[in-house]
Amino acid sequence: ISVWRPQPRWRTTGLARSYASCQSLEALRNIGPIDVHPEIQDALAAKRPVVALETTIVTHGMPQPVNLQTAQSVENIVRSTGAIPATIGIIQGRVKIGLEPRELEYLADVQSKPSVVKVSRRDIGPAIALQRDGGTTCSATLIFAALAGIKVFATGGLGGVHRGGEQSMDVSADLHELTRCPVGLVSAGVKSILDIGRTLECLETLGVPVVSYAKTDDFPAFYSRRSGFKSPWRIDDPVTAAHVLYTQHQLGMKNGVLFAVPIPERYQAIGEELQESVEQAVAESEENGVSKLGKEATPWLLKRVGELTAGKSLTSNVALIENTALVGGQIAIAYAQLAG
Ligand code: PSU
Ligand code: MN
Repeated sequence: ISVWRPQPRWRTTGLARSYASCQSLEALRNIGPIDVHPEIQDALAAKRPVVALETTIVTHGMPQPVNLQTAQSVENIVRSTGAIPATIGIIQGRVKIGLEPRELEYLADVQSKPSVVKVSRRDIGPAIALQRDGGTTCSATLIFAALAGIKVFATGGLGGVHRGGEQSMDVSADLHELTRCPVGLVSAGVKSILDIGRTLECLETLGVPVVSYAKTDDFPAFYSRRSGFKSPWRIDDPVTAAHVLYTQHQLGMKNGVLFAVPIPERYQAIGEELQESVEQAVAESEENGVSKLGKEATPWLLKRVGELTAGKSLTSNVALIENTALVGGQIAIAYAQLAG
């Protein structure tokens, strides 16, 4: 059996000059632990549309083999819009902006790699220093997207304030990251395993624009098109969405934007059914103490909802991320036309 080994590093020239917090771009270029895939490199240099994709969903968010199939499908959907997918992850201590098919397969094979890390901002330095493999969460993916100058990032669910977060202080680093990465994050809202109301309050406090990308201003709740909360803004075309990002760029604002895209209508009825299992999973996590385990809480809840719904939640999960990838591609194309 031939064992696949990570490839040598690619060129790393041309990372975003404008990324304010990156003081040592030269150093990063020369010795940084970061490999930009040549296709992404060329696309960014030519200001062609690129969409960042995360890998925690691959390593911790979905079971095998659906995790790999979904990651591949999402890349294909981004390509179908005319944009270029940049799946971001960490392989043996190197940040990869744009994974080769072999690299994606390697990361997705979590069964043979139980030590793969869920990498948020706080984990980046240690994971790299210890040469680990890692799936990047929204927070870490936002950082690397911003570093590379990628303006749009599509995923399923953003992290948020956990239920009871006002006591436990379990608030995802994803929220704060949106204050310092000028990237449009396209997601299906936040999952009802979280406290959606407090998540929206937190985003307001942090000054992160929340835009429902839909015909209504309902803020979506992942499996369901409606959370019972409203978004402060509503847009339903890619050109206007891109204009929001471009405006912030023109004004030198360093924060991102949350575009919340509801799951397609045909999954709404299932979403309402799934809600019961979500509540059960949350109750169990409180009883068995998983809710106090920090970064393990979200993957556990995702897995438990999958078990309780006999895989129905997974079908919805795939559908909603394929949908955000489509919208992400369209916004990236509109942005490239505006900024190009
Ligand atoms: N929600 C999902 N699927 C996921 C995640 C969230 O429905 O895979 C992942 C994302 O990568 C997100 C992370 O950034 O979980 C948030 O984890 P935490 O709550 O520990 O910050
Ligand atoms: Mn947490």
